[in-house]
Amino acid sequence: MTHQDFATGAPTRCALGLGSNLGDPIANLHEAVRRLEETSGITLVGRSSNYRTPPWGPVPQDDFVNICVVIDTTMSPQALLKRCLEIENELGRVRDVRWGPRVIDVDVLIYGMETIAEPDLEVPHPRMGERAFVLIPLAEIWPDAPLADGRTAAAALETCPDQEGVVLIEE
Ligand code: X6L
Ligand code: MG
Ligand code: MG
Repeated sequence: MTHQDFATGAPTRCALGLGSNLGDPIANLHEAVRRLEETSGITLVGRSSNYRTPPWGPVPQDDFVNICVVIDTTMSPQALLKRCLEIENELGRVRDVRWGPRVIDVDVLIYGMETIAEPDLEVPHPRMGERAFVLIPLAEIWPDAPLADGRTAAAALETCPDQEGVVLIEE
């Protein structure tokens, strides 16, 4: 996968991580996925189950519901990021407390085999290999997803801490 693919129109396989812990998280995730699917230049390839996950990071807050989706896209990495942030805004995300509660979060985790290190976009996401709330839903739908350290999502999950906190939400 090279930088030319999005210019030539060949789609790139990507993984996005989504999370919500305000309002009706499952409804928020459903609406975000619907908007991704309706985006010109994005084809939804897979969607994980919903998982209830304990909050990670320095801010005490309610549990999250997290999912991952796999898409094929003809958008550039920056255009994809912009669309993800636009969907966050459309669903009413307010950025007040850093790492605090959010209506919806849509992160670009993987963009083909590309490594991107820009101030607003680091891909593959540098910390996803240690986060069970990312790896468990991702490995469900794309076990061979390529992480930054060369491991796959499924391999990283073998050493990932705190997996017992991540609970599948039955339909
Ligand atoms: C020290 C400093 C240790 C910062 C950890 C960890 C910061 C995770 C941010 C950290 C630190 C994050 C979600 C979440 C957040 C989510 C669940 C983040 C961003 N987002 N917890 N916490 N799901 N379960 O989507 O990941 S804030
Ligand atoms: Mg996030
Ligand atoms: Mg984010």
